Amino acid sequence: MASQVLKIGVVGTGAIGRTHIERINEKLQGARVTACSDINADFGRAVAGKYGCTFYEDGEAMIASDDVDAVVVTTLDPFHEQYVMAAICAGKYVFCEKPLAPQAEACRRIVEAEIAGGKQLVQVGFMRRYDPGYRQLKNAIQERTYGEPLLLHCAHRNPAVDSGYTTAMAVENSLIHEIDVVRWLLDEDYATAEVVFAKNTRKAHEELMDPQVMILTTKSGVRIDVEAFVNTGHCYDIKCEVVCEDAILNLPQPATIEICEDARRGHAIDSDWSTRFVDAYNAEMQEWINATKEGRVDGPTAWDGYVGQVTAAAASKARDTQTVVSIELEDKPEFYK
Ligand code: ISE
Repeated sequence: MASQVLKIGVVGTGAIGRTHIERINEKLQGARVTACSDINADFGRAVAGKYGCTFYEDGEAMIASDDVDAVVVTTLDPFHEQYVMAAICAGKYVFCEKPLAPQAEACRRIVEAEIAGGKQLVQVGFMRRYDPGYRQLKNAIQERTYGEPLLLHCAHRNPAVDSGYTTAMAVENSLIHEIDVVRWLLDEDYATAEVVFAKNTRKAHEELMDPQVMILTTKSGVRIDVEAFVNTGHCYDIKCEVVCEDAILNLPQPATIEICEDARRGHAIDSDWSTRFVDAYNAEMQEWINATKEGRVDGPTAWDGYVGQVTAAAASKARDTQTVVSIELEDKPEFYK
């Protein structure tokens, strides 16, 4: 397989699905999208026509077919479980966009199915782990170059969200990235979660409290605060400051030219997540293709997806009850060690 072109089937041809198809076909090495499927058949067929692949009305039939060696799941979140399960059933490697599934129980079912099948096949699309800046932070923390990490201050700011984005989505759709990436940076699980509100922006709506602050503590006592402000109106701004015993580490922004204009000197920053993390997405997908061809999973696992959702559920409960919620988690199964 290592020397052959990996045939990929994509279920769900919405925006992120199409971006992955273009990435795989036009930028990355060693793979090609040979098939796609979408619940909206007319739309899916048009996408298949545009990218020269075979359209399947039935996503499960596509996953089972010989047209496909490995699967990318980019459907709406509630359908992730169904297609990840179909891939496990077919014994095929599957990359599933985050979250693995909206409920922790659904993630648990995926974990159990994967263990029962006896082979790791699932990778979750937590792309921040592939961002060069987060990777630098990870190295410094792992090596304890600046002593123990004690405290992290993070922010997740979006320029705007659509009217369907509700209070709960701040944790479940946006902060799920920090839940995963901080756990990966620190290499430990969380013990408690809390979510507090700030003064509401006038740009929020009836169903949305914005900004919010999620506070997590890890089992060893590291404290993490994360601001979610999804209606800044002007920027996509991701911050991660790690306070260590001997130094303070800051996530570097991707380099942009300095512009001196109108008696101001400064750097543009991204206004959208797809451009801010484009290098991370490319690295994530290329590494997934390489690992799949070598017959292994080396990115975020189904277990990571499950732990993320258990933590998000605790944070959601904390938000809804305005209490500090303990996070109960089983030991990591041997299978994932
Ligand atoms: C979106 O779904 C993403 O995954 C982005 O990375 C995140 O920044 C944004 O807040 C989410 O809505």
